[in-house]
Amino acid sequence: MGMRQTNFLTTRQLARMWQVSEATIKRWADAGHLRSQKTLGGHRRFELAEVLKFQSARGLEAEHRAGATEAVTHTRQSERLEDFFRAVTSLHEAEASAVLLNAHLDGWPMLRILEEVIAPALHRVGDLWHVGEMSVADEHLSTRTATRAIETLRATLRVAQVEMPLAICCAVEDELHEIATLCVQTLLESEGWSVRNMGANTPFFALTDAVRKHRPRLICVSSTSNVSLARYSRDYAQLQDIAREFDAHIILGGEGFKDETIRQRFPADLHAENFSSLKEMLQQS
Ligand code: B12
Repeated sequence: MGMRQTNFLTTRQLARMWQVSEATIKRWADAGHLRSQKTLGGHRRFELAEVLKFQSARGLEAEHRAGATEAVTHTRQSERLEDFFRAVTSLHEAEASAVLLNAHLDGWPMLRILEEVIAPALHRVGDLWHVGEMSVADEHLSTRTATRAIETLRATLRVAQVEMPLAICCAVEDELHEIATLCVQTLLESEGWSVRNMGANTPFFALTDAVRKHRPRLICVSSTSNVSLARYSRDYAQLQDIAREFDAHIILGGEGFKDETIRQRFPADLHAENFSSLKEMLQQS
């Protein structure tokens, strides 16, 4: 998009990722081995490029792995999925975050992290719950752990203050599944967008209000399990009107929008099958 985007990590994130103490990170920073900047509040921030340089110079990848917990020792694709799944289902938030951050620092595109690690791990959680091998309690806790890890990953995508195109995303009314929406937000942010995430259970009228107020270029809506979507098709027509007026594109995604009759009632610039189709569309326009 031609704009500068800088990724920063915090002391804590680095400590988790390399499996060392925060004091060690501070020591490296103070000794000038690892370049850092300080925020107005006096907190250290490490630029991604510096982190990568330091990591390979020190062989930290290999070094920490010998003594590290299993969850962060492997880097191959299927292993990342396994590691993330294991960390999430054993409720190890730091490890779940470390798996995602490591993938990111190894240069995996965000799309790949979302589609090959996060989504399949959560699908597996759903399958276990579905066949009664995971309790509702465990499923809730695992989901929270995954959400926190994705938020940690997102936090590394902090962006310099430049003009960025705006997107609004949400999940439809009565829809409590919001991780896909969070993933869409993360993907867009990694592509240089500024994103307002309205979260779960957002009625179309509220989304329409937000669009009128914030004038995004992109509107992304997710529906996973809502069975009564058709009820909202009139409200959706108003959203479409506003979108047309402001020249915003509407992208609909998720199982809830898969049905052909639903798609006819909810016309959109794109009915996305997955995050890849969103990315493809971004590249075309
Ligand atoms: C976590 C979870 C929950 C959590 C959600 C918490 C939260 N904060 O989000 C809670 C506990 C609330 C929950 C509740 C329910 N859940 Co639930 N849940 C899941 C689980 C395990 C993971 C969902 C998830 O985040 N997946 C990861 C995302 C990234 O993947 P995805 O949603 O498949 O999205 C992909 C595409 O669809 C697409 N996509 C989706 N949206 C969008 C949007 C855009 C813009 C784009 C571009 C792409 C896109 O891209 C993604 C990657 O390819 C799934 C299992 C599964 N298969 O997903 C079950 C699942 C979705 N749940 C299910 C069910 C049945 C329910 C309940 C009805 C259970 C109940 N009886 O109460 C309720 C419904 C609540 C409600 N009203 O919405 C079923 C749905 C079956 C169906 N098709 O109807 C599933 C599939 C489990 C199963 N195997 O049966 N659930």
